[in-house]
Amino acid sequence: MSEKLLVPDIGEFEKVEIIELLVKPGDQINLNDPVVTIESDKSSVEIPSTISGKIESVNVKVGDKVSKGDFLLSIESSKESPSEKPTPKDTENIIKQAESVLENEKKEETIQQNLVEEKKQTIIQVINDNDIDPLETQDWLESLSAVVEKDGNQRAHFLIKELINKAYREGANIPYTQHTPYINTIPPEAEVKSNGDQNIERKIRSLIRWNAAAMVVRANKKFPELGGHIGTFASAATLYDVGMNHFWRAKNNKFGGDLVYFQGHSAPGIYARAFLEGRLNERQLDSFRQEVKPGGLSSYPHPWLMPKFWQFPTVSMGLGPMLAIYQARYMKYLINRGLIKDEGRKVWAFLGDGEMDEPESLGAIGLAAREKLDNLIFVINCNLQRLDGPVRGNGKIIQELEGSFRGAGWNVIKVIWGSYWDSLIANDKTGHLVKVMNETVDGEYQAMKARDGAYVRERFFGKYPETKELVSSLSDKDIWRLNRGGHDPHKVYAAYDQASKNQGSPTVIIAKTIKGYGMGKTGESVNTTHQTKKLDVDDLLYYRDRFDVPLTDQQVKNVEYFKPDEKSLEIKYIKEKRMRLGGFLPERTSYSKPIKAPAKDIFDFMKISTGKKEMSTTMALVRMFTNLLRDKNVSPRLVPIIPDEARTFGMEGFFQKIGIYAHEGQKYEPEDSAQLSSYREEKTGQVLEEGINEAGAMSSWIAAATSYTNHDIEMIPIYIFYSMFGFQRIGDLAWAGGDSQARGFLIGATAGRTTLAGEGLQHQDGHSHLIASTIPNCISYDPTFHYELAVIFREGLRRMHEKNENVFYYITTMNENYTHPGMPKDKNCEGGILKGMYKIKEFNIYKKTKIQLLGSGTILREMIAAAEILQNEYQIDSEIWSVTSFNELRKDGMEVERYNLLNPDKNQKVSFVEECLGKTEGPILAASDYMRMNSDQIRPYTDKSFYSLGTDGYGRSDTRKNLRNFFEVDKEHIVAYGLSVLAKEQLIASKYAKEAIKKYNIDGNKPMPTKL
Ligand SMILES: Cc1ncc(C[n+]2csc(CCOP(=O)(O)OP(=O)(O)O)c2C)c(N)n1
Ligand SMILES: [Mg+2]
Repeated sequence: MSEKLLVPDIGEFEKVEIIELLVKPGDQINLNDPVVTIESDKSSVEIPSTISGKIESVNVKVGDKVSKGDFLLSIESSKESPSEKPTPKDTENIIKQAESVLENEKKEETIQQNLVEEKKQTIIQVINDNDIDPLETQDWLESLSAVVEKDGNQRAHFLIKELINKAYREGANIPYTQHTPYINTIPPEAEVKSNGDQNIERKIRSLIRWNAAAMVVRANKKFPELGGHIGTFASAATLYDVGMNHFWRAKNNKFGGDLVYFQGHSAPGIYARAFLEGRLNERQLDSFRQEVKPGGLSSYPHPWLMPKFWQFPTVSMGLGPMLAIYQARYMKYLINRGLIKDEGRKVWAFLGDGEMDEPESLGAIGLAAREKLDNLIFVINCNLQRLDGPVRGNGKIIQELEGSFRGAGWNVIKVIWGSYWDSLIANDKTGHLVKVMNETVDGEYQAMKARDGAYVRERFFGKYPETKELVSSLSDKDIWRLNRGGHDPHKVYAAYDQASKNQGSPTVIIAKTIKGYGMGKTGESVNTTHQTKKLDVDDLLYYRDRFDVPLTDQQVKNVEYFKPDEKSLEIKYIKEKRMRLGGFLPERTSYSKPIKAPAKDIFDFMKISTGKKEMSTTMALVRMFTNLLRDKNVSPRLVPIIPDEARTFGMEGFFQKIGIYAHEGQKYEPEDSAQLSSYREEKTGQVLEEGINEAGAMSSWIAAATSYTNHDIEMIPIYIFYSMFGFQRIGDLAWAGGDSQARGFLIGATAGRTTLAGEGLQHQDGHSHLIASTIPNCISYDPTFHYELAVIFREGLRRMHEKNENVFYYITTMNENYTHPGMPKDKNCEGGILKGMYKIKEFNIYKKTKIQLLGSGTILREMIAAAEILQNEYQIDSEIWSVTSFNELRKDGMEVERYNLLNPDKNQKVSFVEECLGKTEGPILAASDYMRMNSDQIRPYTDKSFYSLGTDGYGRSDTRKNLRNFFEVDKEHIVAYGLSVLAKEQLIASKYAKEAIKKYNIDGNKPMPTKL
């Protein structure tokens, strides 16, 4: 049967141009195969076939303009026509769900009616303060205990929930609380026990503690300026040790490995363990924080400095939590897309309680719950202190965090009290102990641990006769020994065990510890602990005794490390435990295979002129992506990341073509389902649509850009964003991305201070390239024409993903439409584009006076237009250079200059800037749509007179023309400035400049735009 394929619903667009025919008569095609590509003034999109079969005839050609319903081609169909297709399964489900909702609504109506009648009889009273009927309370509590005993926690939970629901529906103002009592979530009887040898584990832990502290003390004895932290790891040692001995599985040839984000300044402890494991030696420990010489141990986790050790940079507080969440989400993305196996790998993140003050720390927890990231475990080390003092002196950080995480839908496990408390809590028949626990604020808890047992007896247990009595048989020493949960390996083990088994939600373990645990009077739980990096001899002796480290007094005085013999039980144990868990941690490796860069001709269509057709570089980029998606090697590896701006960038065509990742698929029929670019969410979707969330999008980008090491699969993330909301907004994450050795593309779209015309001061980017230039391994470009973009992008693919260079690309694209010329035939053009500049045009008729004009981005076009005026009206010749990257030119210039200065006796090298401009005539005038500083970067690398124009100052909304006039980067200003420059260089008389200034109504007394 012959079927006609018509142009589908393409939304508001009409008469859009056909830019590609992807089939010809006789071709056999399948359902959904693209047949033509159409392009509006904003975006290009492929039209898929709705039928399988053989193409009979094609009714359109390239250049035709089509609208909805137009006849494209006819197909001899091989299957039933779409009208005979059964209802798709998704639609069926949607109908079923809708029907069941209707039924439920009916049921609820009847319930509501019954309730109204019942309401008069049931009055629920909420008791806020005193218990007016203790017997009744007792009854209820006993009933609850019976339910827990008989039918378990889940049933009890269900009943309580039902009670609350009923009360709520009857209008009772139930005081909802996000908090549970200030005791452990897991009761002692439910604790899963560790099979580890606690004796040996304690010994090992003590040695790690000692060596970590010794490392910091030794470094600071040698060089007091080096710094370091002892107190943080001292509080977290048990939290790390239990994980290392029992939970965290390393990457090896059988398993992908758990991913652990270590708290940045606990690094000394991680090194100390690696020392016992034989991975680091004494000499290396002695080079802690001396990173200049190769082999030094970095102050904090930095993959850039220790690429075989650290996996994740975490020390800029707040980044770790976000990065870990998006890492866990990305892991699920890879699994759902079928790119890696689901091996039950986990992402663990260790965070400080002070760190949780960072808005970023809590900023993405909603996503983790929404996406049911049960592969994610946060461990928050609540030592109640940050740097200056208590985290919440007047409150309780653990309770506060519990509320936030419970509210967000996380599985919360509080580990507050150690085992010594178990019997006290069990004997707390009156509930007064829990009452004191609830009432005591963190400032008091901290103060108590800085004092002694007698103080705790008086201040804590002494609050009520019942609690005083509870500890009457305990000595002050016994009271002092009552430990906190985070220092109790049993409690920590039970929590980790439960967290590892939890399904359907992320878990947070909130553990209470003591900052500077074991450091004695000068370091334990005192406000100055964080800064402590030197311990005097008495402190060291105390520390040794506290943890039974087998060192003599003299060895302690020498602050010697201690490592038992290789054959000792401790070393055997530590190694055996790690071998069982697959190897050592942390360790950074990569076994990913490179991706073959697409054939050189894949972007050839971008090397020819667009003729009369105008387009923006953003649109050219989207065209390029569409082509990339046809490359079998590259296509599955692309990870397009968009923060709610796909339509702005004309990328909505991707929704249908590759789908938006959604872990639950699409449970609804989208409003625009009839349209070609309708919003399609899918479990295997490829696009990460992050919402209005640049930090999250950047975290996703980092996860994908480091996929080659964390998941052993090379991926190509392309994060496209409003350039102003890029580096300026998420600069610290970009820095961490560089440290992580991320490989991928960042695309700053709608770039340029005057090119993005209408949006205004907070949208117009005139400096992102400068911020990008601060990141050493970020390579950035500001191309003007589509062929430049193609050359840069392909080289990026080749360098990063085929040659595995640890660099990342920042490319700006613009939204100004103009025609694009073909690529110059000059054989140096491609090299110049990549190095940062090439000559694009020359005006050389008069051979009297010449000027060198350097332009970047859209301002290059103003330069070309200005050159024409200079030629036609003033008989000035010029050479015009397209500067694709002032940043790259500067890097080269710096390097060459440095070499020459350091090697005065050798052949002096020539910078690329000098290579291009050295032999040219006339002064240089350079401009971009960025601050002058952008072009000024190359000023030192040429001996010629150099002047620059730029967009210094706050942006503002206006037309492009007015903005360019305001910032003085339009062709008129370039002409006037150009003439003035030539006059200053005494190459022409100043009257020409004066005339031009007058002609173009330029006010010489106008204040600098920076002041307006
Ligand atoms: C973004 C950022 N701001 C400030 C710091 C400096 N800093 C390092 S540690 C620290 C205190 C951390 O307290 P907490 O998170 O409670 O960790 P603890 O050492 O108590 O485990 C601060 C402010 C930082 N590293 N990063
Ligand atoms: Mg803290």
